[in-house]
Amino acid sequence: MIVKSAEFICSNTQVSKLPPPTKPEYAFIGRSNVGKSSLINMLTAKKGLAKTSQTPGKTQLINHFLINDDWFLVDLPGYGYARISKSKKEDWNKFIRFYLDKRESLQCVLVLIDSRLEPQKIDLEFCNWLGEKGLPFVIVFTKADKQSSVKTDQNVAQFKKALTKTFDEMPQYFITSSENKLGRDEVLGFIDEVNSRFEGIDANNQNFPFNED
Ligand SMILES: Nc1nc2c(ncn2[C@@H]2O[C@H](COP(=O)(O)OP(=O)(O)OP(=O)(O)O)[C@@H](O)[C@H]2O)c(=O)[nH]1
Ligand SMILES: [Mg+2]
Repeated sequence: MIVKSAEFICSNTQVSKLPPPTKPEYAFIGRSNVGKSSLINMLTAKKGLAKTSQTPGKTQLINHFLINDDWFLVDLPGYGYARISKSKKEDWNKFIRFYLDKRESLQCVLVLIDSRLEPQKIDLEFCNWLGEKGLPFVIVFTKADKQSSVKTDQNVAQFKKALTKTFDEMPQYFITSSENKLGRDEVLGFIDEVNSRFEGIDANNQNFPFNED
């Protein structure tokens, strides 16, 4: 897929204020600092499109980016950021999980995993939650430029082993680097393929806008 245009549309804390769910949508999620915003910039080839930072907790809202006037990339706040209050964590949980569970135009969740780390409990639990909800997801291993491909492959194999304790098989996965564009064609190709199967959402059968309470 060629990315011809990528524009920021809106930031939200309220699911009821999101753009109408008429275009296919892909949400990027993962631990704080895993590289979600960087990956969005790498895929769209627009450096400052999504805000990135060395400090975890940069992205705080649901951010919609419209690509080729045709589909949405969604940048979400990271989970597992230790230095926020318990009540903020609960808020995060509530609103992100509500968004993921109810957003009818959401085609796939891209779960980002740091390729340098051994399987993390919080990531596995999050994947299990997606599985319980029946939400389609793929895994995107990030920051592969930071170590040898042998080390990356070891961590991928370990993650696969941990995930297949609860899943019959490992979901589709991608190994990426926002530094050297590794995995760009593969991730965009995957989205292109899912987009081609999108049949639209029946305008008469939408429960949008819906209520969060
Ligand atoms: N070397 C390298 N650094 C990366 C890569 N992806 C992200 N980073 C760095 O990791 C840090 C965090 O990146 P972000 O894209 O802001 O991470 P995020 O997941 O959006 O973080 P939050 O919004 O805080 O949840 C930044 O300093 C990035 O430059 C990568 O592929 N390779
Ligand atoms: Mg971010």
